[in-house]
Amino acid sequence: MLRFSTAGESHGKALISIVEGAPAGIPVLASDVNTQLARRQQGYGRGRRMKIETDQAEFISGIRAGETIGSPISMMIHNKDWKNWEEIMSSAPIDTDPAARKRAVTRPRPGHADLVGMLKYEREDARDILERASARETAARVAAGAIARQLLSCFGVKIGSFLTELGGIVATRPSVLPDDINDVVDESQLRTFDPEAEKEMIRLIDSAKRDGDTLGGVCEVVVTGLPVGLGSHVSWDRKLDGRLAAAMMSIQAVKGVEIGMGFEAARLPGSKVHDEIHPVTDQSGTAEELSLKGFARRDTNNAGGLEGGITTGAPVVLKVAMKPISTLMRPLGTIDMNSGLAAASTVERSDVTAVPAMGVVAEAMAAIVFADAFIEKFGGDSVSQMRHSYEAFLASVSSRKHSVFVTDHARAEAKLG
Ligand code: EPS
Repeated sequence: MLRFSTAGESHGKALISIVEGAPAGIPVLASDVNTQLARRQQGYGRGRRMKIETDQAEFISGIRAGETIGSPISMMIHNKDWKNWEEIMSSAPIDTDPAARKRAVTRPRPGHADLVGMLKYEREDARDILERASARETAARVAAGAIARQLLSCFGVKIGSFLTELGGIVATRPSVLPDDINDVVDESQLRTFDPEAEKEMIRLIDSAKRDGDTLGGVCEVVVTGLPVGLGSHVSWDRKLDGRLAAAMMSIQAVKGVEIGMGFEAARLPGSKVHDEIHPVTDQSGTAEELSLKGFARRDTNNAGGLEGGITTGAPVVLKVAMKPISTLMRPLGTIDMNSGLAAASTVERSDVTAVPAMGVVAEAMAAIVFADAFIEKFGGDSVSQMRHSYEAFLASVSSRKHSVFVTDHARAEAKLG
C-alpha cells in the first residue's frame, strides 16, 4: 500500500511530504519533482505569493543514487516567505492574548475553514486554522504525486489535465487529445486548448480582480496507458472510482467530481450511456501484437475508463470542479469573534483564481491513487518484481479468447466525450 502524508503551515518554515510503501528502483531525480512543483505555481490569476516562492524539493530520505530504495521517502519544500513570518509563526510561547496577536484573524472568511476550525479546535486566532487549511499544502501533495508519477511512467501510464471552464466560460476540447496533453496546455496561461475562450477568461479574471472578487472553474484529468483490472468491485473501499473521487474531493476548494460522462449519464437512457463491447475480428499477428490489440473493443468511453470500480483499459477521465477562492479583496459579511458583532471578513493576500493549479494538484492526487492501485495489484518490493507480475497478468488476460482487455487507448480516446 502506498501511503503519503504532508505537514507544514502556509507561512511556516517548510512543507514536508512523506511517501511510504513505494517499491525500490523507481528512477527519481530532483528535477522530476521540481518540474511538477513549477507547473503548480503557474496560471493567470495567481497572487503575489507565487512570485515570492520558487518551490523546490529537498530529498531527505528514501532516494539514493537517483532511485528509490524502498524506505520512506521524505521531502522538504522550504517556504521563502517564512522570513517575513518568523515572528508571527514562531513556536516560542508569547504573553499576548491570542486574539490580539500581530496578524490575528478574528473575522472568519465565509467559505474558508476559519470559523468551523476556530470552534472545533477552540482557537481565538483563526491563523491557527487557515495556515494549514491553505492550498499552499498542495505543493507537498504535488511532490508526493511526482514520485507516484515516476512509478507509473515505468508502466507507460501518463497523466495530463486541462482547464475546461472558468467563471462560467467554457473552453472547447479537441475530440482527439494529444498524446502528451501537458506539453500542449502548459504553454497556455490558463492551461486550456481554446485560445479564444482563454482570452475571455483572462478578461473575466482582470475584471474580478478589479471588483475584489474570485473565480472557480473545472479541470479535466486524463490518465492513459492503464491496464484493465486495477481496483476492485468486491468492497466499497476498494472501488477505484470511489478512491479517485475521495482523492479529488480532498483538494482544497474542490466541490465536485465527475467520472466519464458523469452527471450527464443520469439524464440519458442506458442505450446512450453504456459502452458497447465488440469482438475484434482481425486476430492475426503475434501474441504481443494481439495483446496490444485486445480481443474486444469499445468505440466509446462514456464510463470514463472504470466499470465496477475497476479500470477497463481505456483512459480514465475525471472532471473536477473548484469553487471560487474564499478570500475576497472586497470582503463578505461575517462576525467579529471578539465582539460577536457584524463585520467585514478578514482580507489576506490571495489569488483571484487557482483553477489551472488545481488541475496539476488533481493530476498528483490521481497519480497517488493509481500508483497505490498498481502496487496493490502487482505487489512486489521492487519495480522489476512488479514488472514481472504486470507482464504475467497481461499475458494471461490477452490469452483469453473473449478477453475484454482494451489497450487501444488512442481509439477509445478519439471517441471520448
Ligand atoms: C498558495 C499559497 C497561498 C495563497 C493560496 C495558495 O499563499 P499566501 O496565503 O501567502 O498568499 O496564494 O492559498 C489560498 C488561496 C488560501 O485560501 O489559502 C499556494 O502555494 O498554492
